[in-house]
Amino acid sequence: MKIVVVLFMLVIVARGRDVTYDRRSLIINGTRRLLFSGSIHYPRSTPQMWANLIGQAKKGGLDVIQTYVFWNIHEPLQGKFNFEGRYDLVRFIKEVRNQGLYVSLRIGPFIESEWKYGGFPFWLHDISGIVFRSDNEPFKFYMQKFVSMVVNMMKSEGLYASQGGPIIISQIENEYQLVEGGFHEKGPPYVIWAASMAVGLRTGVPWMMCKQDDAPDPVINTCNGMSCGETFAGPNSPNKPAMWTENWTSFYQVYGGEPYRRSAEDIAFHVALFIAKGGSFVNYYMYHGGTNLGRSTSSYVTTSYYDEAPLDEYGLKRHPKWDHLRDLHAAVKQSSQPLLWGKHTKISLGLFQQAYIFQANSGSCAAFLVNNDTTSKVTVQFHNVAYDLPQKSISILPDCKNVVFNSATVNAQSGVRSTTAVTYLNQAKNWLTFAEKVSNVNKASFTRSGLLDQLTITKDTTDYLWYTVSYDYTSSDDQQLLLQVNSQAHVIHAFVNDAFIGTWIKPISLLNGKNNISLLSVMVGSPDAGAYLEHRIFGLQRVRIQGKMDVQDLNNQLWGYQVGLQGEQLEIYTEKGAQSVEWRTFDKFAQKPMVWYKTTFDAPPGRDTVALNLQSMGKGEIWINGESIGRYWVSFLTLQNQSSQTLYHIPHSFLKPSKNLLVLFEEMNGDPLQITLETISVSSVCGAVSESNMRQILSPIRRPKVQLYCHQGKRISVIDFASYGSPTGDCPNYSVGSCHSNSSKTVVEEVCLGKRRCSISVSASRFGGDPCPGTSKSLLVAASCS
Ligand SMILES: *[C@@H]1O[C@H](CO)[C@@H](O)[C@H](O)[C@H]1NC(C)=O
Ligand SMILES: *[C@@H]1O[C@H](CO)[C@@H](O)[C@H](O)[C@H]1NC(C)=O
Ligand SMILES: *[C@@H]1O[C@H](CO)[C@@H](O)[C@H](O)[C@H]1NC(C)=O
Ligand SMILES: *[C@@H]1O[C@H](CO)[C@@H](O)[C@H](O)[C@H]1NC(C)=O
Ligand SMILES: *[C@@H]1O[C@H](CO)[C@@H](O)[C@H](O)[C@H]1NC(C)=O
Ligand SMILES: *[C@@H]1O[C@H](CO)[C@@H](O)[C@H](O)[C@H]1NC(C)=O
Ligand SMILES: CC(=O)N[C@H]1CO[C@H](CO)[C@@H](O)[C@@H]1O
Repeated sequence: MKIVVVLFMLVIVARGRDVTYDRRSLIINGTRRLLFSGSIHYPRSTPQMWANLIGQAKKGGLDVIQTYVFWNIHEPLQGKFNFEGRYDLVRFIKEVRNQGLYVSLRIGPFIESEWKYGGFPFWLHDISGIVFRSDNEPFKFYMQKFVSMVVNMMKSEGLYASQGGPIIISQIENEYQLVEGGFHEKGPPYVIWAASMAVGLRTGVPWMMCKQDDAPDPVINTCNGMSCGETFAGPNSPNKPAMWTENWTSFYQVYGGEPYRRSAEDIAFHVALFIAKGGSFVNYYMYHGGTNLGRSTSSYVTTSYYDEAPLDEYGLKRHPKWDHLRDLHAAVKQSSQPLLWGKHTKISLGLFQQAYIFQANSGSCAAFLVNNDTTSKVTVQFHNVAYDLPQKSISILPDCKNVVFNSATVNAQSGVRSTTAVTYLNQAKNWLTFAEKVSNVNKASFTRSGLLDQLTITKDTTDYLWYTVSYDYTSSDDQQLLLQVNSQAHVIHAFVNDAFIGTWIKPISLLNGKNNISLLSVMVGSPDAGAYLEHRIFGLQRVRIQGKMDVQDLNNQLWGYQVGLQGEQLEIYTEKGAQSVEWRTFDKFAQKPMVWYKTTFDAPPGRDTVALNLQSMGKGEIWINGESIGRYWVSFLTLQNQSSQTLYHIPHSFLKPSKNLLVLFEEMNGDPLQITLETISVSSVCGAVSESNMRQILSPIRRPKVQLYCHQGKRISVIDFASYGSPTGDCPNYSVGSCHSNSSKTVVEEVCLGKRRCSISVSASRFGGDPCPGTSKSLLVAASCS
């Protein structure tokens, strides 16, 4: 009896700090909360960058940082763990806590995330009888083991909110519904098992399953996408809140693909709509994408990840996206009281216009006026007041009277990111080269009859696998031969008798007698999605030699295998490893594929972001002082006639002041002499406010004002343009219109020059009188920061 009483008391104590939820929102410390969250993945930046990224997220109005947990970096070999450096999950979470934000921890452990093998360590592939993500005992055993380990690690550091820490919610599985059908009767029981396994770990905070309409109670089903305000059917039980776990701010990019630019206005519209419809948690995927350092991506995904997010690849604010969303968050937060406790109603204001109203008993009231007409602006009547609503926009009225924000009216500053070449690595005498040796069947590490699956052999420890064979050829005439390769790899480089033949299918000529055929099968990342990932096959599928008369199938020959490049095995990209091979001087006229290049460079002074411009290169991997800054594939530019990534980020912490070792492996024919070291910064900033745009924003707290600020300790050094009147153009290319106040530049210079930030109110008196009475005017300013 006594024991029961004690347990009962313990439960009460624990409950007081537990995070719970109701229909309206998550409940933290006993109170409902409206939460803005942003994804920042710890391995996609460096620990030295984390504090700044999290700080910028906080200034941008976020309450929560969301991250996945990346199983394969933490347990690369079974039972061998790594939580150091960029993989220091606990340090990352503590950094978030130190800045007073919460954490949403998506443990998965399947994460997809354009991350190699979807986050699964490759050794899982070799567990006998395993079927990933299904009602399969071996898989469930290892999944439970890893998830429990992560949960216990968080508990032992006191990181759950129930313990006073920052983690307010965790995720189990990830977008499972997309593949569930593929597992037939093994799918649904797995969902139930995963939910109950997770809940059984007693974290004191809720669990969620994104894109899983039937998430079992008490796990919350959440929405992922670009427009959850329109697409989400809602929580699957009356007691769960509406949460949006992935509102895509952009989209990941593949080599040769165009960056997906999603406008600040479009994101703001959909977030405001989701809140208007009763949502209380929105996560931006990504808020900061970062860099896919090393060999970490899924197939074909570029090294740069979500550069178009509110914080760009390097952690610089992307204007006006970052600023406009900050203004949105502030407007929504101003409406918190009625949003969380008010009665929710919707009224029609016109054919494509609605008002979502939140009226609390206390008398507080907030409204969202929606204009879903994509072609024209309208004036609507709401509570007997006329409101201008620009096309496809939502106005937020935290008091049901004054508009403090309109999703389509960007008052925030815009800016232009620019790059400056600071070092030209164009001196041949400063480069050394080492030619990768072409493998052949006699030098192979092992031989087998037939073609084997690439990942089964490499264990995904390298992107490179040599398939080699000796082919006995007798010819009567000099007929044209064609080497035909069917492959599930991403690229094949073919060699005959050590000579490079080409990439993919090529005509070849053979000697009479034995010939060495060597095929380097190359992956660019590994798969990260789909059912039965463990059954996916890569590498060579079929090799044939086609002559005029016949086709010789080489599949059943004795094949030699060599895992990885010689340079990789010797780690010649490190100071120490570089000494184990004989480097040669650079000879511009003896250029060929499959060459390692080495040089050193001094770091540019200052705090600006540093990147390598690899415009002249083909495809390969780059290391700075032994750290891989990623795979590159610039030559997609020429293959596909489309833009491919050319700038490769070097995190500051990888650099020393001088003599930085740069090593790169080039698979194609790139020219390293044209590589430049560049700095990247937001060098010009612009402000544009028009009186007519401001008319629907009535609140006194939002007087028309142009506000400008520089990044990274820079100051406004030049006012490149200023016009109060009817100027036109896009930042920073503005021009004066027919109406112009000739004091514009002087006024702005007086206020802004030499300052880190400045603001100029937009009124005729400020500019010495009205240059064109009766017309609506704008103030446009472009300034340089240095
Ligand atoms: C809950 O409130 C207490 C006391 O104000 C505070 O110390 C704690 O950090 C809060 N917990 C969370 C998860 O916000
Ligand atoms: C806006 O209109 C589009 C096209 O008719 C429709 O698909 C969408 O659901 C509408 N959104 C709202 C918020 O009414
Ligand atoms: C094939 O490779 C072997 C071993 O490296 C070498 O002895 C032989 O000369 C090569 N054959 C040709 C035709 O190059
Ligand atoms: C490739 O680029 C050229 C020049 O810009 C253009 O004329 C051509 O249409 C492009 N081809 C494709 C397939 O996009
Ligand atoms: C501004 O104009 C310059 C010169 O015409 C051009 O190179 C640059 O791309 C323009 N910038 C933008 C953002 O349009
Ligand atoms: C600006 O315009 C006013 C009126 O046209 C004129 O008196 C004044 O001299 C001008 N100032 C400058 C700096 O051009
Ligand atoms: C789930 C979801 O909302 N997906 C949408 C993501 O955004 C793209 C582009 O706007 C839509 O095509 C998808 O339907």
